[in-house]
Amino acid sequence: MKFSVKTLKFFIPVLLMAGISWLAVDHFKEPDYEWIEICTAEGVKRVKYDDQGNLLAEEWISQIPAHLLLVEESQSEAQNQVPEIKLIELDHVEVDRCWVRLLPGHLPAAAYFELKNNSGKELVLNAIKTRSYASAIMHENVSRQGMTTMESLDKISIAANGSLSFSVNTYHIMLENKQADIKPGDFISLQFYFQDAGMKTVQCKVNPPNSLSY
Ligand SMILES: [Cu+2]
Repeated sequence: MKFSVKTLKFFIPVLLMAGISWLAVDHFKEPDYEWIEICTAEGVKRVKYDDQGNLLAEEWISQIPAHLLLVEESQSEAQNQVPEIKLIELDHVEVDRCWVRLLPGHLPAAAYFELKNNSGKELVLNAIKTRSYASAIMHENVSRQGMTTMESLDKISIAANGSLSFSVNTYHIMLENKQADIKPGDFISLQFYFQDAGMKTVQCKVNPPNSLSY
């Protein structure tokens, strides 16, 4: 193959320009933000937030409020029985990597963590309280007719020497009605109550809306 000087004089600048514009486009293009699933009072949404917490896109996954899915039996049980609260701090329970996804405006936040029961007895987590939010409810991600939705739980057991992960794909604590000015980087205190056993106080890291892990 032979290139004349004239051809080279034409192609070299063209290739250089193409290379520079490709680099420029790659540098300035919008970063690809991940879809995250959020739990709201009206149902589950898929959203994209940028690093500043600006909403870029949103769509409903299911419009079924989680409180409607609370099993009837446990609902009446919850109304009739006031759980006995023991204010003993448990040292055979570990709650690690606790973080909260803070969402803008009045959207509820969600808390995630790793729970370890280091005792030889089953533990039942039956309440979570915090001064930072008026309400804290356990939710489970469930699939109904192929649709992701949330169900409220009023208790969950952790086997003897077992562990349980509250993660974006399994469970979370839905935190509603913020009682204080909270921003990413802060830590909020959560109290975990275990039936007939005691409690655990945990400091949870507040993360921005687009975060997916601790
Ligand atoms: Cu939820």
